[in-house]
Amino acid sequence: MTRNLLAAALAVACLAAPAFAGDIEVHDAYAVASRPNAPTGGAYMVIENHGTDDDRLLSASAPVAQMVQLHANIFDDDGVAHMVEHENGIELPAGGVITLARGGDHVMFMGITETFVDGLVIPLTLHFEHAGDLLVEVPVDLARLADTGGGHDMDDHDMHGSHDDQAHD
Ligand SMILES: [Cu+2]
Repeated sequence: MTRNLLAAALAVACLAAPAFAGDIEVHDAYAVASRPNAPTGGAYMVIENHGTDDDRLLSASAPVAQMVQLHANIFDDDGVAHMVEHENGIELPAGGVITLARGGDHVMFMGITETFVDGLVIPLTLHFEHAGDLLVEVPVDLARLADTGGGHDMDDHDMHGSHDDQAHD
């Protein structure tokens, strides 16, 4: 317990600093789950390419879930949101920005193996086509569940169809 607290304190001290890999900068990263024991969750951040070469975010990985994917939210003809995987990653042109935000593109954790509570810092590795790997310390910040007015987008994150799971939030 003491070691965990120390690790958390050290991690928090580092959070203000953006993460860099070459010309790629990541800032404002945070993660949420709809509740502490939810099977799925999301991570959100701003990824900037300050360089003169196009790049691509290919995938992401983290030791806190069985699977990590890059997802988009698309809307069908009835205006219902569905999540689909960015199977070829997300383009990051020279001078461009990827904004991972609630209700839009996001990093998705499926089969969460560590409880998402405030204070947990997720070591998320972003894999870029050219810049290589970038480790981002992503703090769980459950207060930001309220950011988009309700957080209903997280209900769609239950990929296993166990909707009873979400009914008592
Ligand atoms: Cu998703």
